[in-house]
This record gives sequence, C-alpha cells and structure tokens, in this order.
Amino acid sequence: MASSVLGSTAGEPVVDIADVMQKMAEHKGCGTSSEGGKASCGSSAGPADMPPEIWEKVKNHPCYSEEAHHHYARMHVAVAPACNIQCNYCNRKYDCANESRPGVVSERLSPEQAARKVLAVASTIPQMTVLGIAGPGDPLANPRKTFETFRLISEVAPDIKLCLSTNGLALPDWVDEIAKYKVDHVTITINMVDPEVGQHIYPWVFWNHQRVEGIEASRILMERQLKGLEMLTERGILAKINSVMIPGVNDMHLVEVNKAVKARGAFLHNIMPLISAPEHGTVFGLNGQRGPSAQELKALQDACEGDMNMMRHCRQCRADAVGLLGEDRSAEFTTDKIMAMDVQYDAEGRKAYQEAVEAERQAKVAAKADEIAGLDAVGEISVLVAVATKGHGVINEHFGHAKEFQVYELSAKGAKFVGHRRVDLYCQGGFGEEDALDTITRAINDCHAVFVAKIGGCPRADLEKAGIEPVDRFAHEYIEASAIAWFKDYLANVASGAIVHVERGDAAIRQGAYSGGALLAG
Ligand code: CLF
Ligand code: SF4
Repeated sequence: MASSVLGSTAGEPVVDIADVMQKMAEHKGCGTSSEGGKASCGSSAGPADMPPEIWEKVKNHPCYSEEAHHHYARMHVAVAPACNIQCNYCNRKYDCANESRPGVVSERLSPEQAARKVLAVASTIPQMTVLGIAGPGDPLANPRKTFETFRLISEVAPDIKLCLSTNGLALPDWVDEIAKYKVDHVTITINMVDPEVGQHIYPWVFWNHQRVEGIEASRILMERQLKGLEMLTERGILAKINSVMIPGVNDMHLVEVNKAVKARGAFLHNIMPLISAPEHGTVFGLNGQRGPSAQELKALQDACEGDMNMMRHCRQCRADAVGLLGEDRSAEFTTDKIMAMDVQYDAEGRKAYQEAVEAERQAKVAAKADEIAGLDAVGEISVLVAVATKGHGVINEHFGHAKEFQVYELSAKGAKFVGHRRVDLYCQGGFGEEDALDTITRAINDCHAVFVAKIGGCPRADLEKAGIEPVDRFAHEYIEASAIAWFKDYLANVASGAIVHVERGDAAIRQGAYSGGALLAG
C-alpha cells in the first residue's frame, strides 16, 4: 500500500497511511494485555498496550478509554439541530439517539455561545478534556455551525480534544475538514451493513437534494458510512462505531457489522441498547419494539469481543451533557449562568490538576495489580458485582444516592468493567422509596453483591432477601482491588462449603426517560 501524507501541514508529524492501517488492523481496541483479558477498551490499558501516538489520543478521552472515564469528563455543545436522515428510534423532539439519551436539550447554542460555554466548563471542571458535538441532530448536516465551533474552541482552548458523532451520510464530504480542525475522534452510528436490515430502521434519507425512501435509502446510507470510515482510517483519525441493538431487527446482524467495521480499521465498537418507550413518540416506541435485557446486551458484546474490543461504559448522553459520563452537570452551565460567570481559562492550572489525576489513576492500577495475585487458581467461577461510585475509581457513593451502578465481572482474569445500570434514586427527601428499591433490585438482579460507601438497614435486608450481598467494608477504597479482595473471600467460602455458588438471573435495562438530569423537563 502506498504511503501518503493527508491532513498534515508543514512542521507537523507526518501520518504514514500504511503504518496506521497496519496498526489499526493489528489493534483489538485497547487494553488487550490487561489482566482482565480483553477488557472494554482501555480497561487498565497504559502506554505499553498500544502505539504511543494512539495512547496520546485515548489516554484522557472518557469514551475511548474505559479506565479514563472514571477520571476525565467530556462536554457536548448543542449547536447542530438539523438531521439528514430519519431513524425509527428518534423523535425530532428528542436528542439524537446516536449519542443522546431521550430528553430534550435545554438550549441550542450559536458557535460563539458554545465557545464561551466550553471555557466556562473548562475553568470549573479541570478534568474536562473533551468537547464533543453530538446533536441534537447530525453535526455534519449542520457543517457551518459545527466547524465554526471547532475553529473557535481550537483557538481559545487548544488543549481540549475535539470529538464528533455522526450518522455518516455526509461524512465522506467532510473528512478533510475534520482532519483540518484536528478532530481526532469521530463516532459513526452504524446499525447495519445490509439494506434489507436497514429498511426496518431507516424510513428515509435526504440525499442529493431529495428524499430517498425504502431499501435504497439504507443502501446509500450504508455505502456512505463505510466509505467515511475508510477515509477516517486512512487519515489516522480514530473512529468509534456506535450500534443500537434492536432485538428482532438487527441484534443477530450486529456481529456482521462488527466484522465489517473492524476490517475497515474502526478503533472501538459500542453496542448500545435500544431505549424505547411509548412516551418517547418514536416509531419503535409506539409500535412496542422492546429493547434488550442486560444479559442479552452483554451476550452480544461478548460475542463481538472475539473480533474487536467493545465499549461498555457508554451512557447514551444528551447532546448538551457536561461532566463525568455517569453524571450530568449541564444545569450548572445554562447560557444565563455562563454569561454571568467570571471565566478565567487557566491552562497551567488545568495541566497541574490533570497531573494529579494521573497520579491517582496510577495508584488505582497498582492497587489492582497487587490484589490480583493468586486469582489464577480460581477455576471457572465468575460473578457480577454492582458498585456505587461518584468517580475517581473509588467506592464513594451511598446506596440511597446512586443514580447508576457500575457492573464488574470477577473471574480468574481479575475485575473487568462490563457495564452500568441506571436506577431510580432510593433515597427521596431522607426516606427510602420502596418502589425505587424494586427497580434497583431488577437492574442489578444478575449481580451477587453491591458495593457501597454506606447503606441503611431496610435496603440492606431487602437486598439480602433478593440474594444480593450489600458490601460496605470497602468504603472509599479502589473499586477493582476491593472487588477482587471480596471475590477471593467469596471463593474461599465456596471452597470451604460455607456458601454454595449459584448463578444469578437476568437484569432489566431502564427503559423510561432518564429522570436524574435537571434539564430533562419539558
Ligand atoms: Fe461525546 Fe461521543 Fe465524543 Fe464521547 S459521548 S461525541 S465519543 S465525547 Fe461517549 Fe456519551 Fe456514549 Fe457518546 S458516553 S453517548 S460514546
Ligand atoms: Fe435522530 Fe440522530 Fe437518527 Fe438523525 S441520526 S434521525 S437526529 S437519531
């Protein structure tokens, strides 16, 4: 294959296409040498797991590195309202399901407002390292606003990584512009590589100034998506593929999608559950199309992992999300508030803070490595555990305050992050909410234990009755090291006959509109 220089300007590193394609082809996501086996991308990956130039791009991107998502935040600016296709899981009233959970964005921003917002957030949240444009429509159906936003931000805050999510229809037309603005991370939502499947997902696309319907719409979309992916790979731009798992429509087919995108150099594959409820007003919501269960989703992700590592920590964010992936701080940064803020962009202060985050991160990795010794003799037993955390890789959330639980799989290979479960808040105004406890139990029903910083007597008793052990003895300690320590005790108890190991059942993925974010009303 001939080498060429694309997307580089004088004085900048030259991208060797042959070299990049080779590395992409060899690469299985990242973190492949982690003790957790093929971890969700970057689970405990470090510079030794991948080429240095790729590590530089992913090390503090919370979506491209599972391990980084405990420590680094992202933000989205909602500058892109229009879309050029129709998905059956989307209602124009709601955020783009490519990157957004159902819910209206509070405000649409001009590029200038967006740039001010980025500075305001970067000044307040020094671990915010990535700015993404992800809707509420398609960023490349709004190219002027999208690239003007990137231009402004790259001028005022050059340390912030730029990220983009698209349905891919217009992607081939804009890849050079993407390279020009050094947008190093691009997500394409690819739900099919067969128009026969696609016709059940996409009723139409707007292409060459006209609306195209039926199977032809999906054929055009598929060809443009795959061409766009190849063009990104050729330029050394990291491409992540999002796929929405729609049981009975594309669930079996997503293994083929996985192979097709891997072959074209995709860096990471993120299979997300369809979130579909009648109140969303989508075609799928109204016709009763269900989403997958937690175990159906995990089984598909596991099946695809043989070909490529999988992202499992996606939160299906809003198009105006701000903060760590599991939190939403967008209400702190409305236009009114940021206009009133005294914004001081302190690049040095941000750098110092991020150096401290790196030290914390390395301490966590070291603690896990210490604890993992001796696990290789455990045999075939593996269990899931749920963890209440506010971030930093630590068990630091009370059971009653958790809006989600992170789920880890414990086995002879160690602790591996395999997903998260959104839940209703148990603690409401100082009282436990019994209905919420039911939804929590259903959401983590496949887990043997739940790790929390603190838990009250009532939920403790109810969880034990449901066969889920509440564990609070590791409060404020590192998640993975604590989970492995607990697992060793569990295995010792099984070996001694003190307890009998039993398989747990399936668990439910929350289907209703998320209620934790203050901006979702209306
Ligand atoms: Fe945003 Fe997407 Fe960039 Fe991340 S989100 S544009 S890659 S900065 Fe991340 Fe959110 Fe999942 Fe997207 S958790 S929905 S994968
Ligand atoms: Fe909706 Fe996004 Fe699909 Fe467009 S690409 S129809 S905004 S989900």
